[in-house]
Amino acid sequence: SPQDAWWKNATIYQIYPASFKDSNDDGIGDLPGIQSKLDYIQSLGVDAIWLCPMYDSPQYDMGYDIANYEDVYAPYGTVADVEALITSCHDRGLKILLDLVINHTSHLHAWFQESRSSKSSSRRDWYIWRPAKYDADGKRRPPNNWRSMFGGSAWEWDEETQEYYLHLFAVQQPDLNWENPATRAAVYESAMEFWLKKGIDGFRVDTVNMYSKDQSFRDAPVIDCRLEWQPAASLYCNGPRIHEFLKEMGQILLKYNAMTVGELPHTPQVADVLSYVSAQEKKLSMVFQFDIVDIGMGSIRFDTVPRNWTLLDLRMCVGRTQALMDGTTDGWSTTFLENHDQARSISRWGSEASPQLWARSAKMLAMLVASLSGTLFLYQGQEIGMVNVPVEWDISEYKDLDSLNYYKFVQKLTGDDPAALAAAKLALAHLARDHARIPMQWDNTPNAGFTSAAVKPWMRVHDNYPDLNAKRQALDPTSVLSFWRELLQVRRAHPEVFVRGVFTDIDPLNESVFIFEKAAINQKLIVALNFTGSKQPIDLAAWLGSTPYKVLIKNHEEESLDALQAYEGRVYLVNK
Ligand code: TEU
Ligand code: CA
Repeated sequence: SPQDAWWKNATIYQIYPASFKDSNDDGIGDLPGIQSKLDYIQSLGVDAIWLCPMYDSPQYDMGYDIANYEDVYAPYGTVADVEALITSCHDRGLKILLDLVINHTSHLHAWFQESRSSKSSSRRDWYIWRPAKYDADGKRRPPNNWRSMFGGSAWEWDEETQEYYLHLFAVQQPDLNWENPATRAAVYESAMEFWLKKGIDGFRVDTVNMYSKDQSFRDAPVIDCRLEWQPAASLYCNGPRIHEFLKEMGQILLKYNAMTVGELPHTPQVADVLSYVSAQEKKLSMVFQFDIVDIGMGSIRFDTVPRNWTLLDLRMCVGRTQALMDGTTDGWSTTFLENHDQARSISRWGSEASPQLWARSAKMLAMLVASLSGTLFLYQGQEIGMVNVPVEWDISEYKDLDSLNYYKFVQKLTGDDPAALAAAKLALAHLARDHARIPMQWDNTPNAGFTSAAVKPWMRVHDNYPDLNAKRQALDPTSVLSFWRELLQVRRAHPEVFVRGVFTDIDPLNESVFIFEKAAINQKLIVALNFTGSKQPIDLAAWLGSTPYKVLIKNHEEESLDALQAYEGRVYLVNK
């Protein structure tokens, strides 16, 4: 039953193939590279890995643009390499998840090539084609005003067949038409069953709430008058038939007893989230809610300045996402701070002011994410406290199309105004997806041991690798890496409070220290985390009460009940 499903207590380690480990010195990570690091992964104490897309792709969006679901991107390896990885994981008792990207394909997928070949193609309506609109002076316009996630109109004109196709993401990522049952059947067979038959344990499901579009394709309200095209996620997320589609997809997953974690942006209401993950609905096992990672973003991601959040924002979002697991619902969710789409959590919520504060805030954030209920996700490099690329790096070091499109947009909008460009670069240095995508820092040899010295890696290696690397931290019992290993053991030893405990924010107006409770029947956790760079007074004795308690893990030696040092954090186990 889902009650004792393996995935509830699990910690899942996310791997970004391009940047994990290069085995053949072409500067790009690959499947044999991942294979060679399974000892390391297992030594962390995780239960499963999730591989970001390793499929055949022209890589406009790092493999989220898939040209063939049943083949592997050649620089990463072969289908046989994936099979070997599945076997090696299973031999070690690790589960393995693949990324399922089925809102769109690459424009080079055979399905789209056929679809665009003519209006009478048998696959024409596998994608979303609409005629042009014309304004009063006869100018051709797209069917509506939607902005694509990566900027510009969400519609692309096709000269050949004189119609527009929809792409919620890049031009090279045409949206599949889920209204067509034949398309859905092909997706299930090619993208899902092909790999399920090879024994994978489940999927991380990309953009899981975007498959059903309201067929009226009405305009989005104008929320940002600088923009010709308007953010429209509220219109295309959680569409009219989405639950019908996911229920249908759920039938396939059930056949293989596969787990799923769906990516659920733009869904702040707990009741709406529950409709995706309620156990009795048999749709998804769990979801990634975006409340926390979206804090401080404008209507477009890079309308942001560094540290434009308050602890009150953070605790409100934590409370909202934890509410799903308050013991009254049959739903399940996740706890995470990082993934391949997010800046590094220390740079965002912690401190890089000194090596000491870096380490302490890394451990404090680890205590936060690992003390929350749900399935825990850990992103490569997070376990060693990797940080954002330096602000000084040139814009040419950024490779993500989302970053580069934004920079070009500002260039065009302002006519290369230096102040605007400086602000844009600062925004990228703060929130770009590139920060998560630089090579993993393995050791202190040139290129951080990601690839050999003579090779130019596909993204620049962070300058801090001689100090900040996995090898050095593995030898140091006080390192961030050693802390994560200990923390995962502690979490595993007390699942009733860590994984399933009911979250209560017990000091909701505190703007400096995040104190919360995680309650089970006989025990509870009291977690106290200082989110500031200075000493903060607290009254822990009052929160801990008079029953026996002990500290399970902490990131600082002294243990005063009256104050927390900068970024100090503690997790107490209290008898009730
Ligand atoms: O992301 C979808 C998504 O909603 C966002 O996190 C998106 O990356 C962000 O808003 C852009 O600024 C998923 C994948 O995780 C992402 O890497 C892909 O680019 C995207 O889908 C398209 O497949
Ligand atoms: Ca390689």
